[in-house]
Amino acid sequence: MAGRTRSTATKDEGIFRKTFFMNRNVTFEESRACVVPVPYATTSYTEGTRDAPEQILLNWNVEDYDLELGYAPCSVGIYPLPEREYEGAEGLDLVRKVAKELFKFKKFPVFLGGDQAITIATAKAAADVFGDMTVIFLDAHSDMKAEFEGKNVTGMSVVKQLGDMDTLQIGVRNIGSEELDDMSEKEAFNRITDKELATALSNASRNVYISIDVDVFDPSLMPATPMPEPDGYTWSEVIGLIRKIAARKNIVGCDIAEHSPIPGFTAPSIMCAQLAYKVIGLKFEKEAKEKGWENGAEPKKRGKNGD
Ligand SMILES: [Mn+2]
Repeated sequence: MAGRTRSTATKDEGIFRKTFFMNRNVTFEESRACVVPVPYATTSYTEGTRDAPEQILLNWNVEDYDLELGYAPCSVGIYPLPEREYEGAEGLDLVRKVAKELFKFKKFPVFLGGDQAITIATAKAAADVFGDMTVIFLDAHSDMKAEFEGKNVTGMSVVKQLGDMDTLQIGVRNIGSEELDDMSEKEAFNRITDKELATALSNASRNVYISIDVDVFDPSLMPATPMPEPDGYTWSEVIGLIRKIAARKNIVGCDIAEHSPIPGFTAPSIMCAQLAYKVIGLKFEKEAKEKGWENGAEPKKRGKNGD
């Protein structure tokens, strides 16, 4: 695709370089959160999701101060990693390796898919590093398909591929009959009540990883996704859920998957950027207030050479 700006950064010039993001200088070392582009797709339906990380970062039109949270989440240090390519089975192995390194470096990663097959790698990486782990899916679909387009590893099989890992699915409102048997073993909800959520979180591990398939949202809000499903969640419902999870659990990482940008229509990409920023804001809200991190103060001025 013309105009793509895939990074070819090497170790010396890549993540160790100072970057200017959201009007602030940040280095990988100083950052607590990372935005990680993962342009990876597994099916003909989801091919367009490869454009999402680039479009989300190009359309990162997000004000730095979050009025709802009462601080500027970028004060935690958010480092956008350069985009790289991931292909096939080796690509997914590489996603797992990259994710594992980020968890080991104690970064809070927000992975930008790609289709939701990326969660097979990122959730396993989280379990590799943190051990006990519950993967919470916000998703319109159950993603328990044994096979699709002749492949068993796709975004539609992510829950099945995670095997015995503890999962909690919220937003599920469309399912294939072949998935029903497997789903009876899983904890899954469409709308979830406060009481059901409280019980589900009591049974979950202390560490949780959240995978947001953007089709959890109503298509009126998020039409740019391969499998939109009516009667979806509002922005407040999704943010409210993440807020409740953050209050009870240690969220170790997150992904935003299945956004397939519509050329010339930037609102959905901007919303994904806002979602990523909000998740980071919710993750660090308590710590930022306790430690009195910069609260929307003067952003650091950019030097002559971006230093
Ligand atoms: Mn999904």
